[in-house]
Amino acid sequence: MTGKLGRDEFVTLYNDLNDWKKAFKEHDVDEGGTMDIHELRRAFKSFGFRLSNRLLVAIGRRYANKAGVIDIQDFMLCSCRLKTIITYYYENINSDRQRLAQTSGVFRVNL
Ligand SMILES: [Ca+2]
Repeated sequence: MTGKLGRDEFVTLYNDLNDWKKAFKEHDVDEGGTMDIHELRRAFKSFGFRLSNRLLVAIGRRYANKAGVIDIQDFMLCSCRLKTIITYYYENINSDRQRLAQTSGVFRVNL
């Protein structure tokens, strides 16, 4: 990692941001401009993030406002962090399968 964003990384980020924005709009069922935990679960699932109830509750506690809902800015930030964590995790699986086979398959996430 250089700390700089190359062209390919920029294109990936740009596409991800558009996908997440689209997912937010599609899964904001009541069109209130925010997501409750049920909408959040469906949105994350739509782009491949299958999260446990425990993790969803943790995300809700971290990102939701006092009304218990998440706005689009926090949704985008959370999605970016989740993608970074999940990508890092799967890169480590590919580089060190044997070590990960010895683990429980559970990893801690600090959002
Ligand atoms: Ca909503």
